[in-house]
Amino acid sequence: MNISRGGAIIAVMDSAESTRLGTFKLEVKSGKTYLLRILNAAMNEILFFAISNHKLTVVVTDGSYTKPLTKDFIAISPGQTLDCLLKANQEPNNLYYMAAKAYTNGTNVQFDNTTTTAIVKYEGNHKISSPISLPYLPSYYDTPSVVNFSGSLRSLASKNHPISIPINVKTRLVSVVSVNLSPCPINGTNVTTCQGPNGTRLYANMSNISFATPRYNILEVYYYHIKGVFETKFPSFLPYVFNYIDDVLPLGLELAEFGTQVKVLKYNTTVELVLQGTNVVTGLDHPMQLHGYSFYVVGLGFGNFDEKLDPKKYNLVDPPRSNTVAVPKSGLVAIRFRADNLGVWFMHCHIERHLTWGMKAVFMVKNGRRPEERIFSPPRDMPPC
Ligand SMILES: [Cu+2]
Repeated sequence: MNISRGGAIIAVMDSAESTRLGTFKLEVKSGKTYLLRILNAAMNEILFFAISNHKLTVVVTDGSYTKPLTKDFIAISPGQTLDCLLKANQEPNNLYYMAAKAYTNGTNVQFDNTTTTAIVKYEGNHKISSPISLPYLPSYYDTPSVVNFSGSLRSLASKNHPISIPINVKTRLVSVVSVNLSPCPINGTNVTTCQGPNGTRLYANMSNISFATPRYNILEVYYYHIKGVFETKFPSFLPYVFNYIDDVLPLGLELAEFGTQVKVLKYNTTVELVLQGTNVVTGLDHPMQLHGYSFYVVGLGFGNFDEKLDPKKYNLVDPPRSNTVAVPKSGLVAIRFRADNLGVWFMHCHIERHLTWGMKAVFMVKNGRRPEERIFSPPRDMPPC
């Protein structure tokens, strides 16, 4: 755990890195309240985080105010930020652990099961040399705790901080997020070296398309109208409909297509994107991040998406506003945003291995009609690809 002073920015990372940097002590005065800006800098795990004998009050998600949400622990995704108030309401002279550990739920998926710690040190004459106890953190596999926490977040949505949720959706998109497999390339000795099931190679996809990263910068290619680098066939709806969350799925679903497909959006269109988790290969949470935008998380839950019933349950009053949201194992999220930021934007799972395996897509927001609705030309000193 690394904590930079001046605003108490807490970057929670794995314990090996924390050990290298040494154990940090956050010094506090009894009776004061502190704002902790917490980000998950781990590569492959959602993390639980808590401080013993203290509660945390979430007030901001990814830079947008929330209604205060007071909890014994938080769950935070890679790439996500949560600002929390910490009331230093214990007696002086004491030490308390703050701690983080992984949440994971993939079958046969290895993870770092160590606990990383730092210390909250109250001002005073310390008679004890180490903190009293570790805070309670849920089990590694406690999916309901993660979903309950994320599902309790609400935008502040006050008179002074109004929100603007797209109500009339013009562009509806539904995408699955899955892990998938491909035969392992055979090396010179005919021995496979891939680590997927039965010697296969692991990939991941959105909408059954494992994203093939092109050699060229897509924004530049788009700007200069260069052909042949990407296609615009990213599907709006699911290519195959099946029971996504079944424990036993038909063979063949684990094979995805490969391609550089982008989704073109009209400038200023209102978008609803449903991200459906699947148990293809293995069901996992997928913290999905969209660049260039903050979106409203209007729906979050378990099950298969039901286009008639689920929209009736959406929160269109005070949904949290974020740029990263975890699609729960055996569940789904629905997000909405207005496509008012021109250009080419990446969406991807923030679990680094899923990102590198292809769980990513590109949104291309076209120019509008007015001059101010056109993207700027690249800077003259921009290095060539
Ligand atoms: Cu993922």
